[in-house]
Amino acid sequence: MVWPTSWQIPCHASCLVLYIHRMVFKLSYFAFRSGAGRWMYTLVLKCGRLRSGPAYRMIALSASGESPFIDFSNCRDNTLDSSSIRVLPDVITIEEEARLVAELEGNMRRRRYVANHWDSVIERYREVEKRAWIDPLNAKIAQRIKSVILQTLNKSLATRFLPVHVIDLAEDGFIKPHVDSSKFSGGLVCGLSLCSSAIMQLKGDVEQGQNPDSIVRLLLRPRSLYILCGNARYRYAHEILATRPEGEERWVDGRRVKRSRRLSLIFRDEREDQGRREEACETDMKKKQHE
Ligand SMILES: O=C(O)CCC(=O)C(=O)O
Repeated sequence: MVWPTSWQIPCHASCLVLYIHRMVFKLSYFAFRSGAGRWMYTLVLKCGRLRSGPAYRMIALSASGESPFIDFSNCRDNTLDSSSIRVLPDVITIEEEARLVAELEGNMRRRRYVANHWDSVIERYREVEKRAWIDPLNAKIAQRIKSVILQTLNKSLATRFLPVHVIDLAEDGFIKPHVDSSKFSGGLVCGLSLCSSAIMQLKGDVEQGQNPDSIVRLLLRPRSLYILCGNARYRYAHEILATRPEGEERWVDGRRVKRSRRLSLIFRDEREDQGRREEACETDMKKKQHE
């Protein structure tokens, strides 16, 4: 047995303390998620020393097939710009995830899971539009995510976003293949996944003259952020796969992907002409008032 030297002892001790803190936090978080221990989670959150920054590992996902979270093996479209699809893992910490979930739980408490979306795209879900955050730290997290998106894409920091759209998908819920309406949002849709892993599937959209056999899959782990832009945005339909009755989906490396209840924060940019459209609308309203 090799005994630690005197300078190593404080090092081992602090690692042990950090380890215990993390385990207690994880246990309280899972108790919180199962609905059994909201109070326990809150206590740990208040007493615990939270890490300030995100465990944000900016793995430069060039999306050229090297990303372990993007599967291009069934892509039959050599015009698809692979950098229009990104997945960034761990953009927030477990603590930050729990904080966001706590606030969103409060927002959704009185809502029931709806069987069907108005245009039949989503099954078994609840949703809310987040224009403001109660917890100032959550507001900061949302702001940081926007900066991460813009920095990743080298876009102007002045880009305006629509209010965050939150979807709470029940364990047996899913999102069918669809192409977002370009009427309201711009060239960007990004999603922060919370609570559960999921597989997002992109399929060439026939209406846009694309090959429906061209498929790209994204592994969305909790706390990861996906970004769809460029020609992946409106030429491909996207969907969140359902839990298969015969078992869990498998990722390319054989890993099982267990889908349970999942929350997602969807960030969309405003259409570039949105400002002008709003101005035109205001001018019309003013004109009407004077008439
Ligand atoms: O939950 C997600 O990440 C996907 C959301 C989605 O498909 C959409 O908002 O158009």
